[in-house]
Amino acid sequence: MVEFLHSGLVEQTVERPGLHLRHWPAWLPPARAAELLAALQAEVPWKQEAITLYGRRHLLPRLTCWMADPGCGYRYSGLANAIESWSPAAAELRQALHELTGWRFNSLLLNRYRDGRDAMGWHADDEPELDPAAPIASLSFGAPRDFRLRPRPSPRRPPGAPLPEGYGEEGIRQGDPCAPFNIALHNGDLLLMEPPTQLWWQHALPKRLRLEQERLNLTFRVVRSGAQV
Ligand SMILES: O=C(O)CCC(=O)C(=O)O
Repeated sequence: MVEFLHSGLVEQTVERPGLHLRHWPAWLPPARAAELLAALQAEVPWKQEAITLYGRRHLLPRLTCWMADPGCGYRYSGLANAIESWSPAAAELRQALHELTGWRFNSLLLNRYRDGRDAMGWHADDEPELDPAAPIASLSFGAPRDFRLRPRPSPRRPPGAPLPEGYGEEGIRQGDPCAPFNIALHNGDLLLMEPPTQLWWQHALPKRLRLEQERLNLTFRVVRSGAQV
């Protein structure tokens, strides 16, 4: 892990074979994060979606919303998300992330974990409509939660692409570069998942059954122009 100052903040870089993360703890000062949390709770049209797996309908264990520019649809687990327009708080954060990263994020998945029973299972954000050259920018609000990462059990390797050096050779013993690991994400933290992380690693937000407080997570993404859902 490398640390250096960025605009008065500490940036922590996490490197593993095939994984590159940039983490700014408290990227938003606590008072601003609290204001944005309240604004997002109030202004986002939150929904509890259902997905169908093997013919059975399951409610997602969280509330969600998909905000995007017109034409930037997104589908996961068979669910085609309705596009909502940018709320004022989300638009402000998108602009700040554009200034930091240079990327024009055209879409945003918002997740609202009502308490520690709400969670997100293992997955990679590698749907075909997402631009694989763009980072995914994840902003957290509210209760701290563990964000867990592991190498993909069966990576979707692009034709002809070599394995990243050191990837998958050591198994998953602690201390190995490919052992699963956690990052605790706190109120106001920013995590940038840079390419090719989604190709080689999965992430999840495990349940924390004793946690009663709510958490919001916003992942800003770049949907390729002309993507069909
Ligand atoms: O809540 C989080 O930190 C994870 C969200 C996530 O995995 C996603 O939006 O793909």
